[in-house]
Amino acid sequence: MTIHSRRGRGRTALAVTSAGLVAALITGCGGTTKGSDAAEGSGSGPQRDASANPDAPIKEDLTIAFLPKEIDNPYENIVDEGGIAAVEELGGSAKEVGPSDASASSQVSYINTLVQQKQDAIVIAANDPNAVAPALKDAMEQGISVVTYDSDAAPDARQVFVNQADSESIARTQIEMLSEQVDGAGKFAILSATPNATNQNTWIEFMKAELDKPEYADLELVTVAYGNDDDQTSFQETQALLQTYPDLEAIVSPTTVGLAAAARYLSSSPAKGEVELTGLGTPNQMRQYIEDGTVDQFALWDPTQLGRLAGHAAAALASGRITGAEGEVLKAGDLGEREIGEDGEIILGPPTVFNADNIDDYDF
Ligand code: RAM
Repeated sequence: MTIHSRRGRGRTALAVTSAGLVAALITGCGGTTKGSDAAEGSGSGPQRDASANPDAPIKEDLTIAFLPKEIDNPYENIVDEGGIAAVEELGGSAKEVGPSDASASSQVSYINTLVQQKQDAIVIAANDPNAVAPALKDAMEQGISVVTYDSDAAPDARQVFVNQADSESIARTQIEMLSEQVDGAGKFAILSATPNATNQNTWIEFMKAELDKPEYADLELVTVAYGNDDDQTSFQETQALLQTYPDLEAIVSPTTVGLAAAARYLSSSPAKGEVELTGLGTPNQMRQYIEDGTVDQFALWDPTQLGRLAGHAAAALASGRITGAEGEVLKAGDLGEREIGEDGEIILGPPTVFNADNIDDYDF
């Protein structure tokens, strides 16, 4: 197991083997991050029912921790770098800490440590909506602001969810790309992240609903496989899908880890060009597979902007500018203003489709 902690661009990594040592290190996981343990929290962050003061100054000595699904996920790293930069621009300090696997309970000890450190806000991409909920509720009870981003927790376990795009549009875009690539007919599989991931599961449900539309009557979802947002597992799952379903026309992978691994498998397989692949990916990870013809198109939002929006939301919550109530307006610097929707949801914007024509316009 590897435990990582980052602050700004600085990074320390610690490889450990003994289970006892792992537990001890997780309890003090943030301790490897210079300056973080010295941070004094206010202990009196905003309560969810407190009234907001949109003109309140940003809290002094603000400390915010970003807790991604998994610390070595390149997508999540871009998001967190964006968030850390936004917090630093607001005069605060921020860091990224997190587990080396995206399993359901992997984030709980990190949350507990961040609570002990009295961080002003925790910004988390939840691996499971419920497994992290008790620890997050405990954090809020202790005055720590809680923001979910990318992948939500149970709504009563956080104040705000910063969603990358409307979940339905993320699903619709993927089914549209799939249908274009297989001319509206054929068997396809979904290669997802972990079985408990809130975001992928939401998108999969919306994708299934899309399939009920008459124009998609000839598309058939044969299975949902899980690569656990692990590169090697996703690679092997791709291979297994092709073996199990010899008449498979396409794979849709709504995870950057899965899409890149599936593309790598297909690019050197006889199925290249035979089995279509699309989903959600970063342009920099997918460029070579667009160039070699393995992939025609895929989608994503701007991960830096997602992190920046989450950083602004966390800073605004911790400073009392917002409470997460519907109708409040978040001022998010260069991103402009966002109105908080139902259940504390803030949406970044629509996804972008990348293909050979535009991929070189993007560098993330
Ligand atoms: C992976 C993660 C993340 C998701 C992206 C699209 O990096 O599963 O949660 O938003 O893919």
